[in-house]
Amino acid sequence: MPSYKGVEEMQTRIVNAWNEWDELEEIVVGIADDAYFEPTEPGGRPALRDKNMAVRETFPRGLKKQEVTEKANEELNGLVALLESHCVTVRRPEKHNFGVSVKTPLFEVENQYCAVCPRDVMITFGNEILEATMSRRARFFEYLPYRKLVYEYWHNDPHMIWNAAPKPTMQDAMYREEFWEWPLEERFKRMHDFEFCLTQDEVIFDAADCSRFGCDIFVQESMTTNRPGIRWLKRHLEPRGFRVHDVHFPLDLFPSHIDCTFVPLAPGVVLTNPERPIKEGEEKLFMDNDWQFIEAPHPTSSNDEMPMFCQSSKWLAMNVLSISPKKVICEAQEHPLHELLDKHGFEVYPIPFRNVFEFGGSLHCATWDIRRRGTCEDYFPKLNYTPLAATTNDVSCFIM
Ligand code: DAV
Repeated sequence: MPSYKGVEEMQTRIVNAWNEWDELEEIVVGIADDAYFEPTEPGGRPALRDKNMAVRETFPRGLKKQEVTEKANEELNGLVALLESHCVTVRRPEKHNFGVSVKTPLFEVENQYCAVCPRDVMITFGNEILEATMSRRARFFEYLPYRKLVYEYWHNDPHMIWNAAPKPTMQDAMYREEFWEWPLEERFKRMHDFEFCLTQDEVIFDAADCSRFGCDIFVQESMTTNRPGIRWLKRHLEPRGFRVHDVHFPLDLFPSHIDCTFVPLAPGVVLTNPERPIKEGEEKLFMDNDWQFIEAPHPTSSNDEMPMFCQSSKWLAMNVLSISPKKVICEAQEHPLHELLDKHGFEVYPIPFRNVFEFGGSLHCATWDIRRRGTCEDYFPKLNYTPLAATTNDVSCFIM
């Protein structure tokens, strides 16, 4: 294994996060200011939760109500305070006018969304910050609220590598709009095709479809990440010593973002979703390397009980944020999950976060970790796989 420079050099690094669980030192927490409702577009059709209401009323448009935004900000600030009490440095995105409509040569959309969920847009792979392509028009420019921070990291950390994945056209032909019309039986019939609202013609991924396990990165095929998107990540990351694996959860008929489905908590431990088992065969890599799957308990709210404008499922319950391999921040109401994690030896820090749900996610979604203590490790030592084009002198995974 190539050697990496000593502990001293590691201590000068600002951008350094290789997995989802190492001891957290610096993180970005989203902000709800000036949030807009997500518009209807080929990549997304927001709908009201209450089916009866949905018959009479359409999904709202425009700026979200100030008191709703304020409530979300209170909970986001609560997360900031909790993180700071654990000596974590917390950074926030810049203000951005999400009310500006977007017009490119190839598409137009009436407004943008918000900066509550940096996880969807930005990802740290070791010493690299990568901006995702994104998959929806309203989120095309969502990297902008984070750019000032990225520049700061880039100026202050000479080892930091900054990349932005190629922007897709987001033209009509990039989407398969009939996806939204398929009846449920049709979706079940097609569940092993892994074809959703994106076609396979362009490179498309949201950052939140990736989950980091040291040298191994798992990427879910979804409504927000297609096969070329995963191939692009593979070619981008594997020459640096990572191994990129695609994963699938066939029973999730509307998959978007892996962090409500398959959530690693510590070396050897993944929190799994009992309604969305991993595709048969894909569990083998984990079992062969002595990983344990812990099934999440059923969330305390049903899908129908989720906030009216929330577009995520009840499984936001398992969208937890690890601040160390032993400490997990969870949503306050999810007592069965707290008990389960406690039983498995985790310290649970519950905080209220439900007012953030309609802004795109819960605790993991609303954050983007910049630095976690630790280096790149191989948690799948029995995996017999040579990364694409990896050579012995190009394995920055081990910090050359
Ligand atoms: O299960 O609804 C939501 C992820 C939000 N970023 C789900 C996934």
